[in-house]
Amino acid sequence: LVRSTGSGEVAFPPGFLWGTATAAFQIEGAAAEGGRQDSIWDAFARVPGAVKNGDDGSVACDHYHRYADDVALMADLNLGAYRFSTSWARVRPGGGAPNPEGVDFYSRLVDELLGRGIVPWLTLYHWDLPQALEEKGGWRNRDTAYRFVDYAMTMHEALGDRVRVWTTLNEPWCSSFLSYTGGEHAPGGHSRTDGVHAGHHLLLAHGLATQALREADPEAALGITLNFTVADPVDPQDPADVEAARREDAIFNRFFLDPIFAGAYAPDVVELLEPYGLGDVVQDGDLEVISTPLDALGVNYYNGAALSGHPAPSDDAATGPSGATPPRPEGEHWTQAPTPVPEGVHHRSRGLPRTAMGWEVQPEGLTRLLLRLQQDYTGPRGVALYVTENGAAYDDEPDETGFVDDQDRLAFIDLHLRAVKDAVDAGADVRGYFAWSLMDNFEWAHGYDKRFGIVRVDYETLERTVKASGRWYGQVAATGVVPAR
Ligand code: PNW
Repeated sequence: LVRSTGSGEVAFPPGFLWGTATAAFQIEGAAAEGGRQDSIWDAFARVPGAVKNGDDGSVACDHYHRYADDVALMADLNLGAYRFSTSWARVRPGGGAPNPEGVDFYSRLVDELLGRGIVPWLTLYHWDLPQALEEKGGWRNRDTAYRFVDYAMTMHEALGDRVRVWTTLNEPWCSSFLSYTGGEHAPGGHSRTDGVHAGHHLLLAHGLATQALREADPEAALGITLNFTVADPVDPQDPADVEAARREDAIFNRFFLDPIFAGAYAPDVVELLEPYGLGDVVQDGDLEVISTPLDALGVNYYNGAALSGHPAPSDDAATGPSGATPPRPEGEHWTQAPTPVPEGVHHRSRGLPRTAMGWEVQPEGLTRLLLRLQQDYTGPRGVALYVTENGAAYDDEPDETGFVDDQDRLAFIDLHLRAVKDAVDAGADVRGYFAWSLMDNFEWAHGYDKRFGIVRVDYETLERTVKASGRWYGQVAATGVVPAR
């Protein structure tokens, strides 16, 4: 079923959407300008040791001031769509009333995109919760879901005439389990219960906002972006490894997929999470709200995982999904640091090549993932698939002009595009691909140390230089064809 990716020319269907993706906090800077107030990432970046080198988002890529140039750059690269996020902390600072200056920034950005024939692909939440709402419990607090709807409707009132595709959340797994349990992301919590509660409240926020947007704008395309892993047992004959893979899949993938597409948490997920209070936060009617029909599912894919039920003596077991080792928690029921949830799951190396993040390169996992989603979730409901993030960090070495000949990143994207095409050929309704990322940016807990851009950013001068991967991707976007290797 899954073809091994070849090396010949590969043509995508006409109308396939080619884009790049970014997120507000990672590129905008201007953190205290235009009425913006702190988000949880501004506060987290001040915690000693939370972000590599003490980096923060105060300047980032200065996109807030350079957005017109950045849009011109996208046009030069022939890009048809731009996936960006709006900052809740800019639009409703402190979680309070709308801030016209903040809204206006996004209005100007959208006009600039439309003027260049680029489809604005807007994500409402890419992790920058107003710090003031975190102080009221953040995503642990059910009320935050209702505040999210207020914010979503502020954006829709301002931009609904021009933005036709709306994504509620980016990667709620990260904003729940990685943020409230794993401690690696803001606000840096270490409680399994908090992670589970945050996860449910994020799903509720998604459902409530989808309902409200649908009612206000029946013609808009609505979706959510999830991050997935492809969880394989190290030894498919070993029941403990099979069980570990099931658990990983349950928390990473099905915790979100089943409520959204099937209107229920799967029984095995309920069993895994019952000790952490899932039942305490699910109220009557929540699952109906969460399963409000969608038009699109955004798929973020970076890597798969080989899982074992047996602890390894090596340090593999002490490496989380991001490849980083989060600070050890002091509270709650931790067995072995640090894979937040689930317990009894150990990551093993497969000896595949790795990116600078330490993530294994496994393109065929993307083919399998897209086919599974099509078959089990989106296909039967007529929901379109879009790859909303895929890309790689490598240790770039610019020449004296700032040019980076990043053949490694180019090859990574090439292989994954071939994997997408294999899925399309096998029947997956994939309609677009967004490379992560348009440009180097603030890579969360890794600060500016990890570079994902197809455009280099010189953080001294803030100058942008298209990398070899960017030139190549621009050609793919122009022609719809991945050239022979
Ligand atoms: C995604 N993990 O983040 C985000 O959507 C982007 O903002 C980010 O820059 C990109 O992927 C690259 O990291 C993730 O630990 C961060 O498993 C961490 C993990 C997964 C996704």
